[in-house]
Amino acid sequence: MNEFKPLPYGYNTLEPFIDEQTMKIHHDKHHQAYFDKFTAAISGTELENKDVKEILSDLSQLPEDIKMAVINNGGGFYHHSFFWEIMKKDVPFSGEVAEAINAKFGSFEKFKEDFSKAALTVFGSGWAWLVLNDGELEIIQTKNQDCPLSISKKPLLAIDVWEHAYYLKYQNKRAEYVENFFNIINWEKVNELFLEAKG
Ligand code: MN3
Repeated sequence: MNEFKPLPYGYNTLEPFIDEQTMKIHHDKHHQAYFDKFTAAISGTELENKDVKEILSDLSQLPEDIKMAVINNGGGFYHHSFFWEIMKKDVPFSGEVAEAINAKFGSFEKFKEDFSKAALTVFGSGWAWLVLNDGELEIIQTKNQDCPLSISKKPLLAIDVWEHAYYLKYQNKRAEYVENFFNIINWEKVNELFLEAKG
């Protein structure tokens, strides 16, 4: 049921903002490893045929002996599948989600500032997110591969700020990576997720 899919575009499609080698290692090595470890952890348990999103949405059901493996590797598996989908070049900021962002944050520029700040201030490894929380847009950070679904928040947009996501091209310059990320947000997909999440 849970499936490790090929990257939905070429490894070099997001150049020059994210380089081919980073995409190749990120998808083929890191993402694959999360998937393999996640499926190994749930193999032979009653979770085996459950969707990863469903599993991450209720951590209380997890047996203690596989709990951390599922949080870390199930999270890593789901987050990267999500991350590939919300990136695409040349998609304008538009749709209902754009209106909602303008209404919530005041302007696109203010949203960009707040989201960037969240991405830059994750200490160590983690993610910054735009989520829908009880119908309200919210910017949050998560550590490691902790998932917004586990705290009942619906992911709309994410940036991976683990060093493996940018170090080959940007080295320690996370700010430059974050700035460039705004060139590759797939607002069509984010809008689709927004409409789905608000129901
Ligand atoms: Mn990553």
